[in-house]
Amino acid sequence: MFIKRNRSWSLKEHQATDEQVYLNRRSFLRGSSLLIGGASLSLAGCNMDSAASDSAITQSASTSDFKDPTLDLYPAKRNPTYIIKRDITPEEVNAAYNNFYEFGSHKQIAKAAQSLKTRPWTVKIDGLVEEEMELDIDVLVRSMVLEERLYRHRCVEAWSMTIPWTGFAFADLVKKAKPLSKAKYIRMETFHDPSVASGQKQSWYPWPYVEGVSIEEAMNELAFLVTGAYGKPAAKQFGAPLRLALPWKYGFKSIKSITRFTFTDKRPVSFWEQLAPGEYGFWANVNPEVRHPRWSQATEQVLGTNERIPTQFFNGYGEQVAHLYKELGKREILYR
Ligand SMILES: Nc1nc2c(c(=O)[nH]1)N[C@H]1C(S)=C(S)[C@@H](COP(=O)(O)O)O[C@H]1N2
Ligand SMILES: [Mo]
Repeated sequence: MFIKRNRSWSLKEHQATDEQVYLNRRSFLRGSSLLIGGASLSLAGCNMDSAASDSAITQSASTSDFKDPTLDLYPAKRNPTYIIKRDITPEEVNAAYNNFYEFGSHKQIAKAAQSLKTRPWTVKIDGLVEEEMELDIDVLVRSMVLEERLYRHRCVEAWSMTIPWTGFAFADLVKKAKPLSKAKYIRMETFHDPSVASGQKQSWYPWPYVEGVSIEEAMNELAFLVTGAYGKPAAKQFGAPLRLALPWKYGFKSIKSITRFTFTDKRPVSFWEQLAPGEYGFWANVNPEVRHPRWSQATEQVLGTNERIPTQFFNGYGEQVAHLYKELGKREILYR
């Protein structure tokens, strides 16, 4: 196990104090508020330049004796509607710089994530649906048409990448689920297995990781369920065997290694929203004009380059999604 403390520790004192005050109030932890503050604070920091240079981690991303049963479906045909005028982030940069708190609250989780067993893997669909189901991942994936899309990916920590995802439209899963008309939201859940994911032994986090979307959002053409990246089945650190990509929202909405979709009439409270509701709201649409309480969202560091560029509304996807949020105010677009 390597524990790298990143430069979030050089955050200004008042920022650190704010975090601790907040966490004490919520009393997530008996005893070690410093630790919680640290775990949560590390979301603020970006350890950009050391990420790509850890060759051991990069290698473990691509070498594995496991043969994915869906290998023959790759590479899938690229959908020309979703291309972007930006260089694709090199795979080795992406594969060595990830947020996946189940495997550690820092970016170099690739190696630890290799212990996740992605087969057998069952996806449960339950709640307000005509009929609840449990689907084997390979049956599910083979029932869908896979395609490749180039998507931007923007973390609330103000870094971004461009990724060739492979997957299928979330709308197709919703159609398969046949939701009842009362269903308004979909709550998604990641696996929970502390014996494999040591981060889940950290009891101050509200495991399992949970995210939610409205059904309209899930039906939007951009909402994409990812099974692969870079022309092959997704590496474990990317959230194999099934993760979400919502390119107009901050990255934390794009939940990894999903095991369950629950259709509900109640708005789900996400993992990060439970921890810090003032910082991570339900809608979480990319918005350069609304600061995260602890840092600006105006610009973003493009990983794998030295560029820092202006952030776009809805991460550049306003044309496809802005109509979903007409009722919301500017601040609410981000937080509530
Ligand atoms: N289960 C789970 N999903 C998760 C996370 C996580 O910690 N656990 N981190 C989120 C965050 S904060 C981001 S930015 C993206 C990171 O995806 P990437 O590592 O593929 O860039 O995954 C999101 N999905
Ligand atoms: Mo993130």
